Amino acid sequence: MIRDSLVFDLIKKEKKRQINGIELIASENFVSDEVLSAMGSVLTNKYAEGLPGKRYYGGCEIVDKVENAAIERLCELFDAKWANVQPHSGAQANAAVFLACLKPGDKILGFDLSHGGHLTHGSPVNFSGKLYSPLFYGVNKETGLIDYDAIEEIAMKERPKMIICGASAYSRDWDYKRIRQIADFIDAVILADISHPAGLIATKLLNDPLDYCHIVTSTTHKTLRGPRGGIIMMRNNFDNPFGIKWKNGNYRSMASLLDAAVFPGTQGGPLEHVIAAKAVSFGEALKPEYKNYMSSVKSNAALMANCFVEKGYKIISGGTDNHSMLIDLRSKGITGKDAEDALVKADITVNKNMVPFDTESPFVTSGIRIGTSAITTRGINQNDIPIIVELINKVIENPTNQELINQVKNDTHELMNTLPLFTWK
Ligand code: DSN
Repeated sequence: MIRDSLVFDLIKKEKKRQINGIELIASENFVSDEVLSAMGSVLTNKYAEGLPGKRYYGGCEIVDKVENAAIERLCELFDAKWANVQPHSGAQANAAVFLACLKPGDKILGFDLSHGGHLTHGSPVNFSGKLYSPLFYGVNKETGLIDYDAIEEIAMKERPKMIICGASAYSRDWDYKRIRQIADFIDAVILADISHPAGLIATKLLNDPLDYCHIVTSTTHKTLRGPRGGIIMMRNNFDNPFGIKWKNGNYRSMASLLDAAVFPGTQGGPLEHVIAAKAVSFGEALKPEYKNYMSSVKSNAALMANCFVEKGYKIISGGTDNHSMLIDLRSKGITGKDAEDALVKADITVNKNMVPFDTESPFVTSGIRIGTSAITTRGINQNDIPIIVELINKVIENPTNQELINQVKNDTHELMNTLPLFTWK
């Protein structure tokens, strides 16, 4: 067989890039060899539309067991009573929840993308903002913290059908109880999208949204350290709000509405190879070592935020409770885009990010977002964090000094290329 050298040579180059660089994108991580093997397995050959035990194709006995294992492990991990592991991504998971709970044009209330929210929480360029009527809350300008009073005020005035909590760039924990009190007052459904902090929630290092939020979605590839994909969970299968009935006259449960909204509502055949990899990663997350890992992610992030503050950087909200931080670079006289571009030349990867009340466009931005999940998987510890902050600081203070950037790049490689890419055994 002739090897596809173009593609496999590029994969080799990407692997080298991942080994040599300092990976600080808050939504990325490095999966284990076993997660990788499950993804690259023959399960990709199988069609399995439907749910375990209720498929539209023959020969699904084995993938049924795989998918059931993923569901059971996920439910154990989050103490959930029901889960669907088929969403191809976090966006697909959210699309299914919207389809199950809302009618086109219904009002939704989400965290503003420009304050740290997510595209699928009502952005006008996304299905969520085009098909539904989005309203937004944000952070307090002085504190950088979620403005719960604003959520209450908007909710009481506008009576949205759904309140969405969760973020892409918010470094503090959420008050789910307060959001539930607001939602109960107006009979709204709460969707908590925990894509970023899922691993910290599973290991009880952050508040538990399943106690208060009706439906919880997540991606599986960020702090959860699984394959790229999405999930939906509930702890309580609450009555659906629309009185939709089965043919036998019984009310349909929210779980059945959500299952139907994933397939056939928004997706076709599930990716059983990815579901197998999800099952492997949930198994890993149930081990005690994973809790140690998540604790290190959190303490590495807290230390990193402190190191940046000591060097005169402004962190939105002043610090972090989770794996990530949002840095406002305006006091350093550099845009997010220029910082990202200069850092990438030193093989340090971050992403430019809008900061609350940003005056730059999303293509330029005034900030960068940094996360510690990926580097902690590589084995970076508390001794290394001040060194990494110093490397970043050198580049940000000298973004056009190519000689200095080359020196930082050498230091980056020296720090990283002795650490294994996959540390999980
Ligand atoms: N783009 C992802 C992130 O980086 O947070 C969310 O979809």
